[in-house]
Amino acid sequence: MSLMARIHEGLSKTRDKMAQAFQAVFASGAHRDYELLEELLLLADVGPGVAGEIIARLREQKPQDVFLALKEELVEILNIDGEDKPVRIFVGINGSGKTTSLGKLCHRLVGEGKELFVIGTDTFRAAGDMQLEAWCRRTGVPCYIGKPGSDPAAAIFDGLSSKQASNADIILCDTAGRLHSNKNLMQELEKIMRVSNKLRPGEVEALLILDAATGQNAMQQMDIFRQAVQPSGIILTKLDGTAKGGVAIALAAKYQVPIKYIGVGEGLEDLLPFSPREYVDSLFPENV
Ligand SMILES: Nc1nc2c(ncn2[C@@H]2O[C@H](COP(=O)(O)OP(=O)(O)OP(=O)(O)O)[C@@H](O)[C@H]2O)c(=O)[nH]1
Ligand SMILES: [Mg+2]
Repeated sequence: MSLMARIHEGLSKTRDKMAQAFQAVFASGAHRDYELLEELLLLADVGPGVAGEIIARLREQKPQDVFLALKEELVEILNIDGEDKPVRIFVGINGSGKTTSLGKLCHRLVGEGKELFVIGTDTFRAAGDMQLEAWCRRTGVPCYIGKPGSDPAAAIFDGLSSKQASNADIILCDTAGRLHSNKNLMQELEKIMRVSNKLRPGEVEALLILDAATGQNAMQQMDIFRQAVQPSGIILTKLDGTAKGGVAIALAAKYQVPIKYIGVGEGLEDLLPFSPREYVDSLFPENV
């Protein structure tokens, strides 16, 4: 299946919901207008503020083809430049998809011929380590897993100081899930970033893993993680299971942090590079 086809499939729930709304409106004999478009954006969880702004801009532009102009607006919002750093620290709330996304990214990057190394810092939960080790075995990537019960910042220090780490092109670091309301755990994350930045100055980035199904709550998560670790990229997961794919637009508009990958399933191949145009094309039903 082509990349476009897989993005299309991954966003089918969001698109179906929008299609139903289109059909309902057309069935009632109403014409396509700005209010309908705003309604559609809200249905996909773009959020009231951003949806309102987009529609206001369109009203001002008075484009011939409103739908086409809307798509261009969305592509522009999603088009955010960002560079990839060699040391990538996966952060996010419990269960957002950190470990799975890391495993899938290993598979993708190994396929691109990259030398990888993985560091596990989820030292308080044995199951977390085993899950990460299983992904590393499955993808043939060497890993350093912090000792059970040890300080996660010490684990990252040991991992990054290892010979294997210095030989790798890219180092992916998993962290334990943490609720954004837990201050101590957020401070622990700041420490992990501090230690990493000391060892590899200018080469470290935090990637925030967000479950798309949390919709507008993802914004709150971004707010808090931004204060602690300034994520320079987002991985938006579980798009296959939700109709809230529009949250990508809300995030991009508010934070200008690029979405780097999207998760569209639980399998090895189900992490796709993010492409604004293909994403927007996949959001909307055809023939509207
Ligand atoms: N359908 C679907 N499921 C996903 C996706 N990404 C992750 N999952 C599932 O979500 C669940 C949680 O994923 P994990 O990777 O363990 O999440 P985590 O953030 O590492 O969790 P903690 O370490 O406990 O904080 C697992 O059952 C994954 O298979 C996705 O893109 N689509
Ligand atoms: Mg995990």
